[in-house]
Amino acid sequence: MSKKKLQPKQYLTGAALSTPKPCTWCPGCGDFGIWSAFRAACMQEKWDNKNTALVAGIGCHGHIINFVKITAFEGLHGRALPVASGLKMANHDLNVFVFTGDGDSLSEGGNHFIHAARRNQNLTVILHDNALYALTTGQASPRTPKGQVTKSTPGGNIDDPLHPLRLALSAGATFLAREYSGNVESLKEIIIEANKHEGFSVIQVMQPCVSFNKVYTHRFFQENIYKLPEDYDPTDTFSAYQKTFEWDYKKIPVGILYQEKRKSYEAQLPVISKKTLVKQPVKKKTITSLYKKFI
Ligand SMILES: Cc1ncc(C[n+]2csc(CCOP(=O)(O)OP(=O)(O)O)c2C)c(N)n1
Ligand code: SF4
Repeated sequence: MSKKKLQPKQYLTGAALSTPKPCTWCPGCGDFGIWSAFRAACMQEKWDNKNTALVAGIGCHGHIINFVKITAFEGLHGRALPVASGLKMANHDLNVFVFTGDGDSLSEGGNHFIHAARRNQNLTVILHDNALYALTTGQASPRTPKGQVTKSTPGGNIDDPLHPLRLALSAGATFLAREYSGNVESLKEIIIEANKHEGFSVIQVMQPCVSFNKVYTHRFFQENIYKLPEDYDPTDTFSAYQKTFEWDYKKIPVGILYQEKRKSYEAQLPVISKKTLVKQPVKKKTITSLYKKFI
């Protein structure tokens, strides 16, 4: 029997985005909400293999690329952003999404996070924030609250947590948003807006780890988040900065906190101004004479 060719409409259905891999996240994990929101965004915006690439770090969050049928690369722990930067520079026509954990992006990958923000690289970062290292079974991360008992902090965490949106804002990111993984519809809209934005976009998704984090639970977020009011002005840097402090008082604003128009890194690279790098001919150069100088 000949295989039926998929019609364009069918191609963009949920089934076309599915992979044969069953989801391995724990039942109730916040990663399911991020997965649903991202798939819904893909279907709505027609993101597929032809126009989109995914990069993930190492952690439970990184498994998401196994469950979405779009070409992806899983970087080393902490190194999702350098891979994504290279990918975007090679083919800036692609939508490039980076799925990273709070450990992945703020601990081992903290330097990459700061500099990608500073350069305003045109990437959409979906930061799965479960406030600990989940894949390695629950050690403290830079997002773990002070005093929290974890496997690596049995006497209570003595470090203060980092606030990724505050860090990204000070470093130069131009789109900052926050959402709870349970608000799937709203998260989908934010992902779409973040991708439309030209520049470094960070979405901090509060993603409860039901197995290891007994503090930041679904209930905690449902009770403590609030939607930014209609009259909130995301172009006001100081308001955005102030909003990042509210978490400390268990008042957690969700929505788009900040958006600024500024040229992205890729838009300023003369070598890719006319054509993507992948569409440019490869000029072969011999380095024998140069090499001989050194031997
Ligand atoms: C270079 C390197 N360092 C450490 C590890 C061990 N490791 C694997 S996952 C992980 C933490 C993952 O935490 P996070 O990035 O927050 O993702 P989550 O599992 O919570 O989604 C660590 C430390 C590793 N795989 N590679
Ligand atoms: S360990 Fe935590 S983050 Fe990992 S799949 Fe389970 S609930 Fe999700």
